[in-house]
Amino acid sequence: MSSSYDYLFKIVVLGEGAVGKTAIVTRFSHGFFRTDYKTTIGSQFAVKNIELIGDDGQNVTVKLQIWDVAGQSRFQILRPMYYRGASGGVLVYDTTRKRTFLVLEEWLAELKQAIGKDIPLVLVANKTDLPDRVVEPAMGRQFADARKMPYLESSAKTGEGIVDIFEQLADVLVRQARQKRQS
Ligand code: G3D
Ligand code: MG
Repeated sequence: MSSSYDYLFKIVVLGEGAVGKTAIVTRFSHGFFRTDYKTTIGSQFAVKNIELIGDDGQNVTVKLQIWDVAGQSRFQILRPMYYRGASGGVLVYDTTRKRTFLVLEEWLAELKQAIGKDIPLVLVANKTDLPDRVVEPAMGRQFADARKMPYLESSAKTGEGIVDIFEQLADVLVRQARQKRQS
């Protein structure tokens, strides 16, 4: 297996505690779901290569360094350090807890303040396998549309929608990088 790649991007995963950030990253990078995650302390990252097809029809290998940032407020002081150098972000909420949706704007503000510019993001409505959903798809979609980000639904438990999150983000990042190169 080759370890070469065409692009390397740092991605940060953010959102309230227990929305499923660690579960999403684990599911994507290792392909399994565990229910005994220790609360993320500070931060940790996973590395995974994905293959995309570029506009020119050629394969593009993208190496993603995915930072799983601790969501608890006691880690707030540390988080800006982990955001630095991020090319893109995954903003996650839990469809069964309204509060996690209502605070999304605060996460965006924290990220923007730390890195001083807008970066491509995707909004992820997680835990869609659970029956007690309270945040309807229309609400998530509206939030995402207003901020020009893709809206995706996922379940780290079943695996549904997980690969999509990272493929869509990588695709946007590759396009952006190619445009910059040309200009
Ligand atoms: P965090 O990293 O955002 O803090 P975790 O969140 O990944 O630690 O997940 C918090 C809890 O939600 C965990 O449950 C985890 O198993 C569960 N979870 C994460 N994603 C999903 C999902 O898509 N569906 C369901 N049903 N549960 C999910 P525990 O009980 O281990 O604390
Ligand atoms: Mg975690």
